[in-house]
Amino acid sequence: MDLGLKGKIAVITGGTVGIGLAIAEGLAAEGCNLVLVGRDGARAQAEADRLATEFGVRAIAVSADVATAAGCDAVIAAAGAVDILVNNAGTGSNETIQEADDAKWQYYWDLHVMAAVRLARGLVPGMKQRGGGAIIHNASICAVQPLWYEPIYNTTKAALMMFSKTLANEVVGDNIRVNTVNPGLVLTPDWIKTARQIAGEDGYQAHLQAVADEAGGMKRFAAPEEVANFIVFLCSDKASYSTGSTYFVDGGWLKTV
Ligand code: NDP
Ligand code: SOE
Repeated sequence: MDLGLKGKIAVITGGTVGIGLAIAEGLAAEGCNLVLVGRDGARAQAEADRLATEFGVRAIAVSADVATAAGCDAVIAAAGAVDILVNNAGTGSNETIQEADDAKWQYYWDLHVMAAVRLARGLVPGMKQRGGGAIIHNASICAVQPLWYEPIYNTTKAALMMFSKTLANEVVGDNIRVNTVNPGLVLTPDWIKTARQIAGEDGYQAHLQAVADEAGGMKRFAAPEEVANFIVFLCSDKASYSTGSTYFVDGGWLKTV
């Protein structure tokens, strides 16, 4: 199926590893030009160069911290007018509400919510000039089904979901579609690092399987591509009637309808 993405330009925050890199690869395979954003500029540049060579697209790297206004400004300036924005940069947390200080709450608010606000403000005008666009928010199943150890993550991802819905309403007349994807368990370097820390080199795979067993449903982690494929479709005109929605890609982990 030709998704009609050839020649489009996509910004992917956190597009340098894990789910974001899989999204970048999926879009590049469809002929999309890329703006890869991450704090580690060397890694971003290496992946941009690799994808440009592998898929024959244009790819630039932007070294920026999207949890800051200056970082978002840098992304907006480097990207110019684009067709697609995937707000994917994010990370889990670990705290109790009793113990976490304001600074920690503020950091996650800036990373998960304000980055999306600031990038929408900066990139929507260019999308309008180009006749429309697609914006995806990579939130999490935790936006609606919280994990006990990360209240800040749960709360900020829930806010991101609502931001996505309200942005969709605001730009629906501009041919810009805005959707949220809520992944479940996705095997990225971050999960493997944490599992190694908790269970050691010999025990980390068993630890990951125990996490998946507890989640239920398919009782396995997704490969990043299994989430990315869905997001690439949502970015395309094949999803032309889809806006203002949240889609779960969670292997059946969600316990409600
Ligand atoms: P990874 O930790 O593997 O990758 C995160 C990416 O985001 C990296 O490219 C990282 O690059 C970038 N990043 C992190 N912080 C910033 C920042 N402040 N500014 C710019 N870039 C940043 O994450 P995953 O692939 O696992 O997760 C991607 C998204 O998917 C996250 O939003 C996460 O919450 C969500 N998600 C993940 C799930 C999972 O099971 N893995 C499940 C549900 C949701 P660098 O470090 O160089 O900045
Ligand atoms: C507009 O240029 C557009 O083609 C949108 O209509 C699509 O949904 C998306 O593929 C990107 O850009």
